[in-house]
Amino acid sequence: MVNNELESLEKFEQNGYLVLRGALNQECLKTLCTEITTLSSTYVDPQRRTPWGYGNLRGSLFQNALVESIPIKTFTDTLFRDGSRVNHIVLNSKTRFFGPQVEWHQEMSNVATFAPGASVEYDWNKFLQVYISLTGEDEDNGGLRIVPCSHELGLLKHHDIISPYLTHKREIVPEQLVKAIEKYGLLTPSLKPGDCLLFNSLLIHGSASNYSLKDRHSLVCQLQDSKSTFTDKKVYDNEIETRRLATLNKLKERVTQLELINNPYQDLKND
Ligand SMILES: O=C(O)CCC(=O)C(=O)O
Repeated sequence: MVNNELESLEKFEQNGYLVLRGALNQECLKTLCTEITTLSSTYVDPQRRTPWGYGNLRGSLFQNALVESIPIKTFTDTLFRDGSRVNHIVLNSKTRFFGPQVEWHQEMSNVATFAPGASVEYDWNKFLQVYISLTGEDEDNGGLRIVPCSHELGLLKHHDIISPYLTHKREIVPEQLVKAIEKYGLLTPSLKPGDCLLFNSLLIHGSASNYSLKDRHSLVCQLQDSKSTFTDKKVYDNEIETRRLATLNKLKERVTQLELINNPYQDLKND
């Protein structure tokens, strides 16, 4: 291992993240941005029909771009000595004016979905989050925000919420989030198109809505140490049912409220 690689690894281990500038070159970005225009969205905003996701893009040009990036490969070969594989690669399109926020979370809170049977305590280091900006981002257009070093805290308490897309999500409970940010601060790395943010599966992250004039497209990928496999069917089935019921119960709660209240706009009534 050469000095540079060792330094990057140390920085990553200490801070819980690392920014790789220019992980994708201009030519590659051009190809991917053209490819985006050919994709049909599988995951849309239920009210505005604006796109958000396009399914798991494994085996596509997007995956080729990820695995062929020399800066990313150099780092991942250092982190995962026995190699790694792509678990998922999704494209998040946070459209200008409307793209909504993403809840504060740690990836390991959803481990039973992406690696059923893995343990938070022993397996957190078998995963790496790879976030690649395709259009450039910062605080203004809902860029990804992180809490540096927060991986040191282990898995925090999350509660069930419903996302703006009406899907189940796990969000860090407010008291624990505030404490973590008071301790470590908050960072919104300014990423140019092609820059990549690598982060620990226990790092706190989230993002604000995009009320700017600029779309925000990013690739959200997860790599896993190639020697590990987590496919416990019982854990997976239970997780999916838990998440499905959590969504249903939250939605039902709202329906019940509306059935009991005659006028939900009472506060705005002008007597
Ligand atoms: O796109 C974002 O802002 C957040 C992505 C992310 O963290 C996730 O999908 O887990």
